[in-house]
Amino acid sequence: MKTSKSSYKRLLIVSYRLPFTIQQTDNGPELKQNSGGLVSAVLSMAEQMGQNQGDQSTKIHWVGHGDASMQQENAPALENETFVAHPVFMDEAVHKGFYEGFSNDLIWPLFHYFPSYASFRETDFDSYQQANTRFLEELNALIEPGDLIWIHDFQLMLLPEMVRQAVPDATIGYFFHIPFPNYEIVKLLPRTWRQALIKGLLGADVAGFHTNDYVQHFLQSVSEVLALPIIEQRIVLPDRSVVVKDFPISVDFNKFNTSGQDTTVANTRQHYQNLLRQNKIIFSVDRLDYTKGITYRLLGYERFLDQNPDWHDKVTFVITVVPSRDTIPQYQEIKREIEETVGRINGLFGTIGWRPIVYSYNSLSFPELMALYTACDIALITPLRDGMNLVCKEFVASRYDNKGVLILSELAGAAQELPEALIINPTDKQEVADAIKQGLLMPAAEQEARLIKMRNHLQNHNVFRWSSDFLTAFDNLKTTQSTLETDLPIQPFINAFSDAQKRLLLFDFDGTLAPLINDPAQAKPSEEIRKSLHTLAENSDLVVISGRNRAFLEKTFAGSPVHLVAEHGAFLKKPDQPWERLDLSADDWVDTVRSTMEEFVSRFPGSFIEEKETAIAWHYRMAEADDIEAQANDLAGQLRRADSSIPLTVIQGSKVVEVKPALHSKGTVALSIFEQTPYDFIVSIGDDTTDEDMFRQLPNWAYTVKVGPGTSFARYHLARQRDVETLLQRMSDVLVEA
Ligand code: GDG
Repeated sequence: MKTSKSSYKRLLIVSYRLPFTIQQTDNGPELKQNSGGLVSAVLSMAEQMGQNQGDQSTKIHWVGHGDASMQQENAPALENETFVAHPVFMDEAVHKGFYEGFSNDLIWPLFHYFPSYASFRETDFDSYQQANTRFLEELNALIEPGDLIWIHDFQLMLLPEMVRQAVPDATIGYFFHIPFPNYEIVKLLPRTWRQALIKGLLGADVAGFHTNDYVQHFLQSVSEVLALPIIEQRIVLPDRSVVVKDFPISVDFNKFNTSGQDTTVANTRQHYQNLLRQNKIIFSVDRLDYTKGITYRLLGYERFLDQNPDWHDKVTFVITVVPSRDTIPQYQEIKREIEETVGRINGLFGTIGWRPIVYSYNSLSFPELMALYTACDIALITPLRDGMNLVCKEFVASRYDNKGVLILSELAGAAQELPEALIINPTDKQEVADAIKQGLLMPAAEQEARLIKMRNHLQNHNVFRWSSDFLTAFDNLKTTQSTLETDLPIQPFINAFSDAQKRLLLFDFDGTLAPLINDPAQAKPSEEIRKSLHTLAENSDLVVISGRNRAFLEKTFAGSPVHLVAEHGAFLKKPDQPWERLDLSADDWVDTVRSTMEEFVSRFPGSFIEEKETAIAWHYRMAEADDIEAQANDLAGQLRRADSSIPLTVIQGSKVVEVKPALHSKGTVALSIFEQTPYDFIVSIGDDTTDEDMFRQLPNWAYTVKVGPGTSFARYHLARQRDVETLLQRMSDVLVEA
């Protein structure tokens, strides 16, 4: 069933690992995809996008690190009916620093709350940047209009922004498979690294995490590191926004639900049960990793055996550890620790006929894994930290018989979705021992009741739902971003500008020349805008016309031959001349307004008052109340109703309520400037309500341009602040060429 309105042409997936092997067949080498959950999810996503498998133009392209089997000689086999593999090759030393170093020896431990295992090496960060650039090069050569690019995981955090720079209009999704930790952890990264990583992720249109906790942590870091405004779960950038949302990954429920009855699985299950003499079976399987809590798990089992001698000889813990990263010393160390602990417990409790723990350091075939999922009485899944953990979901999905007990760590992302498991803290040996006992004694009816609830949940929230929800998030994004449209006829505009003899350019500052950010003091135009302004000001009368105070504008535009208008028309400064005060209104109204605003400051922490020479403003971008916009309306209403000696204007801008004398405005100053000189070209650009005064006062033939969505007196619109930069660049290029 198609649930999405998505109209993407092709799917380009990027992940560190390529899910393919090159297999030798009678027809020569062939590309085979593995049967993992991500591949299934991607296939179903392509189907939802309406793609026909086997259609050359809509094959799924997958970019990932290339191993030796994908070298040149096998290049013809890098494509099958459905997929095209694009291996990324890189210098071995760069790969080591990127993958073993920055990814596995820094981000992995740090983001799983093991800071003492983290190694901070500058050379690794360099390699990480270089490797992400290598991925970009490979990907960039592929991107076509209409593609949906989906980037995966912590090895590629810089890539979304790199793609955004290379192809500004690309549609980019990003999914983070490990926990996103709270800011206290992120803060351990050097400032430049954390800025680069967070900015890197913001290149995406949709950034997905497993749980809402990780979403909140990420937003907290965005706010701390980059001070960007966040509206609900949307990060507002100058020219677009990033949707941040939880998408809990899951498993192919039906595959696990039905495979338990396959003959091979049933035979293997029988075989294991016989080997273990029909003992109760506790089972776990994980990659070798310190995050998986394997040693604590063994100690919990030891406590259980110690306290429950009546269970000796009646239970066996089958623990499989899958080889992973074992060239890294920390992994060798935990392997040694696990094997020592297994040996010690077996030595302590075992008898000639009974091994309490059957340990293997190996991987299992799919039928073996299924046989153990369906043979066991307890699945003991106790990570110290896990982004999601698919093993526990696979166990639940496998239990078509509604039998068995899941013991699950509260520190796995999956714990939030599976509250009917016996939820434990993995470091609490007693809690683990008690849960094992409770699980072994749990009546069949209770096992069934718990499993039915969990299975219902996973049946509805399977891996196809995961990819489908992710895809749908782009539809929502399109709806909100498509309201922003540019209708300024660029070429006629540039021609008129170029042909003119006497030009007047009136530009607002915040939201027009500079992006809107949380801390107004930090707002500044980009280098490109600065350069363009300089060229334009040398050939035109260029006025920056702003609500900002004199000092700020003078500092921001120091050395630039522009005219400055401060405080909405209260002050004017021509190039190389002193400021003139245009507003001569009395200021006896300020005290009353200030005290009303002060009440709001004390009620809404994070908000503050800015006093200008002729105006006073309450800024609330950083205030935390849910109903802050309603509160701002309330304040504006109170201020409008208040008595005053002179007429006042109350301006509601972007996260600011400002009061100023009504006598002057951006409109009055614009009018007085243009009346002094016979201009034959005027353009005025602004994004805020105060710019409307300027649009209204200018003659009909002037180009008045509103930035961003919303109704306006302006004749034209530019979609985004970034478009101002492009427009000014084109205007200045014309002058340079002429
Ligand atoms: C990361 C995050 C997140 C394991 N051993 C064998 C085997 N497996 C399969 C399991 C399962 C997968 O590997 C392991 O997935 P997990 O989710 O449990 O853990 P990570 O590998 O650490 O994965 C994690 C995940 O990404 C997805 O976003 O859930 O939190 O750390 O599918 O079945 N499969 C077979 N033999 C084995 O020996 N056949």
